[in-house]
Amino acid sequence: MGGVMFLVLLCLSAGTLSVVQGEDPYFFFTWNVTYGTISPLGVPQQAILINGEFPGPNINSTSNNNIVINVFNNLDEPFLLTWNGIQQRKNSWQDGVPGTNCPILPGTNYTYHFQVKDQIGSYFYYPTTAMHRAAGGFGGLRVNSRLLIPVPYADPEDDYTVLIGDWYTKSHSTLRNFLDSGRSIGRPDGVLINGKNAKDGRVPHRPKHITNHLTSTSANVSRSLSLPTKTPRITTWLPSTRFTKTVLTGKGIIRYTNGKGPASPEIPEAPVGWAWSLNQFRSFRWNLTASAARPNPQGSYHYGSINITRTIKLVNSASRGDGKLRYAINGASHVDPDTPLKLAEYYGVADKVFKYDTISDEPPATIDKVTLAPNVLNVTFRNFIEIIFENHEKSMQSWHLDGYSFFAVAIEPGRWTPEKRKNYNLLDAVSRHTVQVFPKSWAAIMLTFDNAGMWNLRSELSENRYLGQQLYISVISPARSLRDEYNLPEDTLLCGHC
Ligand SMILES: *[C@@H]1O[C@H](CO)[C@@H](O)[C@H](O)[C@H]1NC(C)=O
Ligand SMILES: *[C@@H]1O[C@H](CO)[C@@H](O)[C@H](O)[C@H]1NC(C)=O
Ligand SMILES: *[C@@H]1O[C@H](CO)[C@@H](O)[C@H](O)[C@H]1NC(C)=O
Ligand SMILES: *[C@@H]1O[C@H](CO)[C@@H](O)[C@H](O)[C@H]1NC(C)=O
Ligand SMILES: *[C@@H]1O[C@H](CO)[C@@H](O)[C@H](O)[C@H]1NC(C)=O
Ligand SMILES: *[C@@H]1O[C@H](CO)[C@@H](O)[C@H](O)[C@H]1NC(C)=O
Ligand SMILES: CC(=O)N[C@H]1CO[C@H](CO)[C@@H](O)[C@@H]1O
Repeated sequence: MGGVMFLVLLCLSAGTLSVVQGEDPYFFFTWNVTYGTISPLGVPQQAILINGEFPGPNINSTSNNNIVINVFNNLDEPFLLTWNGIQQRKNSWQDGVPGTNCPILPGTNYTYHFQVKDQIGSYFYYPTTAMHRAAGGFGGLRVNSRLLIPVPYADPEDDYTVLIGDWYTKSHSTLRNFLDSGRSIGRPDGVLINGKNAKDGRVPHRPKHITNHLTSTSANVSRSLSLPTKTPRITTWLPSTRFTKTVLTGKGIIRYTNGKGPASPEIPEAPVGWAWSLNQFRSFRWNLTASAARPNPQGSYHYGSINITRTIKLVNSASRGDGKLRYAINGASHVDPDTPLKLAEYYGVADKVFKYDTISDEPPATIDKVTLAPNVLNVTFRNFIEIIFENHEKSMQSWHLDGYSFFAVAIEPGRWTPEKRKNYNLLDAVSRHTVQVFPKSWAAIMLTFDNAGMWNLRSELSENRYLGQQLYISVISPARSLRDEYNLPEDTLLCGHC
């Protein structure tokens, strides 16, 4: 594949890489971001390629690896990448969202430096500028366990990353123009699996790591598994984007080398409603007796006995003030200022750029008016906080938090009340970075805000996010010590007031 990749074992004595730990291996990549023409749904269209590839190169890393990626932006628009799900401990400088980083201007480059920690799993990177994500620029990012650390499952025979996402045949600039003029981007035109049309695409491998890069919808990935026996081993596997008015279905076929005969053309019946989803959520539990690297450094075993210091309830809404579509959280629709929030804080010019806590922890009783402004919450370092996401709408919602892994302790229909805490899973909830909220339902998450930085909390639906359904959480360590947060990297790009 095209990525320039070296594995170098070295100890850096000084220099711009001092941000990362010298004793751990380094992986260097050079990425050339360009436009190119692809036709995944049979219609030629402009896409964003990385080193000529769509999807972009896969990063295969191991806990504690240092990743250094020099990104050359050869598009005609500013560009940024985020590393979705990578915790960036003490290092929101590298998070690659408009609230932390100045965009990489056309014809220039910027080098991301970060270290992946004990968060074994599959993640993906994607562009956070404009609607670039709808045109590509995304790819898989895997973090493997160190060999020394046992994992509670047998070694897979093989291991592949499968990227599933919806796809539009319109260019990102057309989609962006729709949103800028207050229209919706409408429904996607198809489902892609590893960049191929899932209508006839083939995934010739057993997927262990499944990651979605959905722009607008949510996916139900179902697998019809035929268990390995001495006779045919064929697995069909299909994602369908659910909770959209029209259900889009894609199908991938995984062929085992010793499989016989064709896969069944039948697609299993989709379940009615989403009660099964809630049951499935409840069934995802941490195996407390298994040994493994823990993705969540914060008291993995004890979160249920920590006292909650603050409850933040967030309600999502859509509105059409002046006929123009906007999405909001507690009545505020975020806009990115020209100066990244993190840099504004660092350079002491926050008051020129944004106000803290424009929304309160309790949403207004009725959200009739939407305020457009940067939306930044001030959270006290190391507080243990409960966040309730309440979705009053008829559509599916999905929330992602950068910088952290949180405990998703409940997802239930209806409205949240403090009494619902009795039903929380305070024992073995799985720690994760994204939580779904079903229509007319709520979800509760808990976490300790012990990672200093400026962190984006966003709707994973691109349209909602682009039109304001996101906010930032400022977590400042009062000690301002290197123990809690790395220094501003020397090569940080500056813009706006900084
Ligand atoms: C990036 O790709 C473009 C188009 O193929 C090419 O013109 C340019 O030289 C490449 N830049 C780098 C740094 O490789
Ligand atoms: C990824 O890295 C792991 C650990 O080094 C290795 O075992 C595995 O084969 C690699 N996978 C791919 C697809 O390169
Ligand atoms: C841009 O790329 C050059 C050449 O690889 C490199 O020396 C320089 O450090 C990069 N600049 C930034 C800001 O990453
Ligand atoms: C939990 O992990 C232990 C040790 O690997 C294993 O023996 C046990 O079967 C697992 N329990 C469940 C419910 O998977
Ligand atoms: C939590 O709060 C309860 C009641 O206020 C108190 O008794 C208990 O000591 C607190 N626990 C911790 C760990 O602070
Ligand atoms: C943010 O919260 C901290 C801790 O409560 C407080 O000391 C600080 O003044 C707050 N900052 C702003 C700008 O509100
Ligand atoms: C993860 C998963 O498989 N969820 C559901 C998706 O839909 C199928 C039917 O199409 C159900 O059988 C699955 O339980």
